[in-house]
Order: sequence, then C-alpha cells, then structure tokens
Amino acid sequence: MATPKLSRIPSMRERVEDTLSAHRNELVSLLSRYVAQGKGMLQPHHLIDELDKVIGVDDRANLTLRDGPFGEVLKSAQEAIVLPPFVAIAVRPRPGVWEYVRVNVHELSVEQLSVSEYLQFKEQLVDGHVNDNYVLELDLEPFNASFPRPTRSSSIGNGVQFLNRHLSSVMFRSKDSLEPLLDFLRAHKHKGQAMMLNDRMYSIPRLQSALTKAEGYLSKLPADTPYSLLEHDLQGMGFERGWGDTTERVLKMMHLLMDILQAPDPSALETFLGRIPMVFNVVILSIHGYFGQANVLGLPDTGGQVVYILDQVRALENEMLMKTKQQGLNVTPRILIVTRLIPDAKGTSCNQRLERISGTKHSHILRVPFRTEKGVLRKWISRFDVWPYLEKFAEDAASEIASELQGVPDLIIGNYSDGNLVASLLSHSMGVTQCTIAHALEKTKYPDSDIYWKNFEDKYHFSAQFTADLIAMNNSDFIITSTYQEIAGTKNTVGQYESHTAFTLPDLYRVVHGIDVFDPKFNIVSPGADMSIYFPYSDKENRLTALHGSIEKLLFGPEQNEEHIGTLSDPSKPIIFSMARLDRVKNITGLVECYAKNTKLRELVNLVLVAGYNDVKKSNDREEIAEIEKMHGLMKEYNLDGQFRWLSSQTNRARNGELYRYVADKRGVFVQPAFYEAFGLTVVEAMVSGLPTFATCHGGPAEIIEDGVSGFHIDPYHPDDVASRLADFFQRCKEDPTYWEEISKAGIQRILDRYTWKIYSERLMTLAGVYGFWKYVSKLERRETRRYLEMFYILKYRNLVKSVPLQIDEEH
Ligand code: UDP
Ligand code: LCN
Repeated sequence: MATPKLSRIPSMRERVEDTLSAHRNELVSLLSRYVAQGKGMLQPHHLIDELDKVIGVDDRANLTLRDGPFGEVLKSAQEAIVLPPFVAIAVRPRPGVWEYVRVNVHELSVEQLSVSEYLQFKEQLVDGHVNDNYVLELDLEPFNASFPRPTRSSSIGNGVQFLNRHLSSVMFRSKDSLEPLLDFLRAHKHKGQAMMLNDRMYSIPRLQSALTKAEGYLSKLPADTPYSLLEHDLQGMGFERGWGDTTERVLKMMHLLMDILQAPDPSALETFLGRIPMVFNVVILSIHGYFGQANVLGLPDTGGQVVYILDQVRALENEMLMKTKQQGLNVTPRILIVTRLIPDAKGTSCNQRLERISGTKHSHILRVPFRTEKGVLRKWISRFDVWPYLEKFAEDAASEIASELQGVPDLIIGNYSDGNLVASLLSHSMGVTQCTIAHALEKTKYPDSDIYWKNFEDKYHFSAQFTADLIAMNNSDFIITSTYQEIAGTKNTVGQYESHTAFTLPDLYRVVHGIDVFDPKFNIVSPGADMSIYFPYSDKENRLTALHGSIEKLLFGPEQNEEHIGTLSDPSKPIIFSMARLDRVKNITGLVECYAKNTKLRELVNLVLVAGYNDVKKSNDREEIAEIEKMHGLMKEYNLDGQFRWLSSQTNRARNGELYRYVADKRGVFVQPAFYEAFGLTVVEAMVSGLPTFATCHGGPAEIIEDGVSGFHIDPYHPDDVASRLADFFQRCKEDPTYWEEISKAGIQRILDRYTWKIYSERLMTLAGVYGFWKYVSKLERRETRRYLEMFYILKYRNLVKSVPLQIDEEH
C-alpha cells in the first residue's frame, strides 16, 4: 500500500509568493490600491473591500484569487500597515495565533516578519518617531517556555482542566512527583493550626498505609458519626482536621486521595484539590469609583464592577461557609472588599472605614483613603487619574487588612487595572495566591490607543495603565474572565487579553510577548444577575407591583426636572429601553440619534433611557459632560418631545429590576448600543427579566446572546441598520405577538443555563484550590518571572506614574 505523501503546510510567505506568480496582474492592482492610500493603517474590512473591487462581481476567473491562499490570508488579516512601497499584514489564522508578512509592491517581493520586526515597522507610522535599534522589548515568552500549555484554540479559557490533566499525567509518570502533594498537605495550616496531615506522615508509603488503616477504621462506623468523635483516633494515625465533618465525607475524601496515589486522574485531582480547605480569608480589591451598597450606581466609573463584586461576595461567602462546615472545621470565613475611602462622599457611605455587607454574615467593605505627603485626597477622581496614589494605598491597605484579619488572607482578588496592580503588590509581598478580574481592558475600548498613545496621554494616562495591566496579568496566578471573547475573541475578532500579546508604545517600549492566551491561568467563569432583583416578568408572585405608581410617574409624569426630561405622549406604545453610565463608549447618544432618524420606528415605539444626569452642572466627569451636551442637542434637532424620556441615573436596584419587567409587560425591548462592551451586566439583567435584547456585537454581549435566537446582535457602527432591525422586529411582533414571546423565553433560558452566581462560586473555590497547589508546586520557576516583573515595575511603571498629575481638592 502506498504511504500517503505528507505535504508541508506552506508558510504565509510562500502562500503570498505562490499567489503572486499565479495572479500577478490582479495582485499588483490590489496592492497598488492599498499603497495608493499612502502611509496609514488598514482595517480588515478595507482589505476585503478593495479585494472585491479588483475582482469585480462577475469575474469568475478571478474568484480563485479570493478563495485561494492569498484570499485566505486577507480574510484572516487583522490589520495592514502601509508605508509605500511596503504593505505589512498581521494575519491571525485562528484565535491566539499570529503571523506577519510584508510585501514590497514595487519589487513584488515577500518576506515573513518576526513580531518584533512587524512592530518596529508599525512604529514608523508615528510622525516624528525615530527608528532606534535599541528599544526596550518586553518578552515574557522565555520565562514560560517550560510551562505546559494547550495548543488548540478551543482549549483557551479551560485552564484548570488542562492543568489537572498535566499534573495528573506527571504524577502518573513518576512516583516522585507525588512528593509535592505530600509536602503540600503536611505544610497546610490555618493560623498556625495543622490541617490534613501532621508531621508523622513523612513519606508516600507511610501515607498509603495510614489511609488503608483509616479506611478500615472508618468503614466500621456509622456514616454520620461526627468528626469530633473520630478526631483523636485519626490524629494518632497522622490525620488532622479538614477531611470532612462526618465519617462518610472523610471516607470519600480519603478514597479520592487513595485513587490519586494509585493512578492519578484529572477529575479526581480537581475534586480533591477543590475540597482541601484552603480559603478562609479573602481580600477583594476594587479601588476607584464610589464603592457602596446604595446610591452609587450610574455615577461615573461606578457600574457593573460594583454590582458584580457585591453579588460575588454573597455567593462566595455562602460557598465558603458550606465548604468549611462540610470539611469539619470551626473556622469563620471572612471576606473584605478593600476600596478607596472618599471623605467628600456626596451622600454615599464611601466615607465610612468599615461597612457590613448586607446579605452576608462575615463580609465587610474596608475603605482606605488615597494619601500623599500633603494628606488625604478628599474628592472623587476619575479611574484614569488614580495611578500616583496606588503604591501608598497598597502599603496602607496591607496594614489595615492585617489588623482586620489578624493575619494574611489566603486569596487576593484584584478588579480592574488599579485593583489588579495593588493585588499584585500585596500578593507579591504576602506570598498569597492572586486572582485577576479585568472587567474591562481599556486598550480594547479605545482603538489605536497603543500606537498613538501620546495622543491619549493627557486625558487618559494609558501608558501607566497598560503597563500596570501587563504586570498584573503576568503576576497573577489565575485569571477569571466572563466570556471566551474576553480572552481570545472570535474567529474574526481579537480578544481583549489577546490584544496584549504584541503591541507597541512607540518611544516607550515594545511588547513582543506580553501575555499568552493559551496560558492555563485563563478560566472562563461567568457572572450572573441577582435573582432576587432581576427575574422574569412572568413570575407574577414576586412582582413588586407596589412600585408601579412610582415607575409610571418616572416614565409618564409631566414634570421636567433633574430626574427626568422629555415626554411620552402615547403611553400605550411599546418601549425601547436602555440603561448605562453616560460614557462615550456606551454610545447612548448614538442610540438616540438612530431612533430619531427612523420615522417608522418613532411611530411604532417610544424611547426611554436611564443615563447619567441631564444637567452638566451636576457632573465633574469630562466624558459625561460632553455626552450630556450632545443629548440635549439631539433632542432639539430631532424634536423628540412626545416620544422620548430621559431619566437620570437610577440607584434603586429593586425599582430598576421592576422597571425592566414593566417594560416587558408592555412588550418592549432592551438595547445595548455600546461601541465596545467588555461583558455587559445590563444585557444579562434585561434578558432574565424577559426583555428581547438587542446588544452590540462588539464584546461580551455577542457571546451572551445567540443572534436571532435568544436576542439580537447589532452593530453600532451601522446605526441605520440597527434602527431598521428594531422597526422590523416591532412590525413583526405587531402582526404576530408570539414572536416577542419566543425571543423573550429563549433569552430567559439562556441566562438560567449559563449565567448564575451559584455556578460561579463553586467554580471559583475549585480554582483557588487548584491554583493554590500549582503555585506551591511551581514556585521556583515562577520566581524568575516575578523578578523580571519587579524590574519592569521599578524601571518603567514608576517613572510613567510620575507623569500623571496629582489631583487637588477644592478649598473648603
Ligand atoms: N446601573 C444602575 N443604574 C444606572 C446605570 C446602571 O443601576 O443608572 C446598573 C445596571 O443595572 C448594571 C450596572 O449598573 O447592574 C452596569 O453594569 P454593566 O456591566 O452593564 O456596565 P458597566 O457600568 O460596568 O460598564
Ligand atoms: C465593567 C464593564 O465595562 C462591563 O462590561 C462588565 O459587565 C462589568 O464591568 C462587570 O464585569
């Protein structure tokens, strides 16, 4: 039998070269079109549009160009840099995998570029930039080269699964690799008290025989015998607390370990590590904004992150209480949310040092002020201006945490760039497992904020922020994301973390390997919505009908005041509803404009928004002020009165929940029109309330919603299409009301299946266990990365922070 010939996959350069010889004329004409645009950057749709123009619609002979190897290269291109006579293309054949080619259009020659060469070429786009051969390159690849990682794009975001497979196969291959597990169990203590195994258990054979002995002893006892009655005997055999609260649980846990010692398998390992009681004290850092439990939502920089963390803490505390009890421990778990104390708290509780979190027994918000040599900063400041305060904040927070917990925490969770940087500093100095949650990475929200960083610097100080992000993602033991796209995008779009793999900040430094999306530290653990606040409109028994009077006043009352302006002359029409902070990226004014321009839509439905303030005097946030002015302009220009109601930010969550449902009663929809939305909690809230939801295709919502099934994707860059899609939907529902119900039901189901806090907290506890163990096993290797990051922090980050001005309080 003939052996099939193995053919090598042609390189990117070869594919371009082959096409050059087969389609010389067309390719010259296409490339000349690119080059004719002069120095600049081309986006994917530009590249394809020009290709279609060259081919011509009916030109069958040339279709092979579009469907051939070069067409494939162009279809997976993410950007092209044109510096005549060169065109360099960044190609992304699949999530997380990048290649770079450069064509000289005059000489028709092709070369493959390294990341570094590509970025160096890209830097020439910036006027006044001097090409220098000695540019600082950040490269974390060599440090991670020996670390295991998956290769399939579909494995991205399943880090813990991969890690367990790796750990168990190593343990299987060599019995010596079981030693670290023994050491880990022996070293495990809480506040000086031994847990799991005591010092007598000095070898694996001894552990195995002790387990067999314990098994014999336990199997003779009733399954529900409490641990207190077993403690003395088990201690004599070498076991300490932590195995379970009854004979049955202790036996199950011991069987898991016996299985692992005999033939390790990933799922037994995950269950075992997830059950070891490791996390009793958790510190959650969320620094900027107003972090409070009431009267804060919708204020600038204060949105989903606060909601997410408060819900997370409640779910986590429950899970920790249940787990510690089941493992037979008398330890009271504690969670501290550490945030900024704002003396000028504007009617919120943000000036209190310690605040108990409602719905929990042992969790608190601990507030620490921003302090400099000049004293405490009294006022709220934008998240873009916090950098000069963080190092001192970390020091002060460390001592406050120590005095609250009477020790160090077992897990530190950072949130957003500022919280993650402080989490890195604290976990580094305390040697504690660090978890990172981005919520939003600003680099993705502001296009070209890397290459043209200098243009953004005055307002946003991105150089410090992006540097902080790189330090935190690499220092962190594990990273939780809400969606796959947050890590690695989709087939056609780049993920938020993925965009930190390689980029350049000209004249500052070049990132050639900033983060690897295949790193097993990435895990998708999606948040949910608080089901006591956000639940389906059809859940009649729990509806808060008592609030309908105040909701109707809010929507239809004639008064024009600081809480609402605009009127709805026909209250019987369905409502298009949206709610967000009044940031530019949220594009709320874009929704108003697209509604305003579509006559049919205006006839069919009303528009109701909850966003920011309607008076510029009430805001001190630069983006919000610009949006307020724009909104007033649109109301006037399109004469929206009678069809549009603008409500100021709403801080009453219970009423907000009922508002979603009220809109659903009226067969309305929710629209999330952001230019970019990292995740989008309002999308989850609206869907679970039963509102058919139309949400941006840029970011998380595209993954939450299955287009046309559980809601709809919209592209805010094509507002006319958005308006006609909405108008078509309402027209169809008018003719066939069951269509509204179909989408509504599917939306509710989608959330119940995927986005709940119960699934979240179980997962997070397992991750803390597995990565805690992994940190222990790999601590020597990790040291090298840490030292490199320390250097980067001291030599680069601290200098960048010096360029961010300190804020000044107004005189009192
Ligand atoms: N929110 C609110 N009142 C407002 C605006 C927003 O209660 O005036 C809430 C909203 O219900 C959601 C959160 O704030 O729970 C916003 O989260 P999302 O993830 O949608 O956006 P973010 O503000 O975090 O960018
Ligand atoms: C921040 C954002 O911008 C939203 O997209 C998220 O939903 C929120 O945080 C919670 O993670």
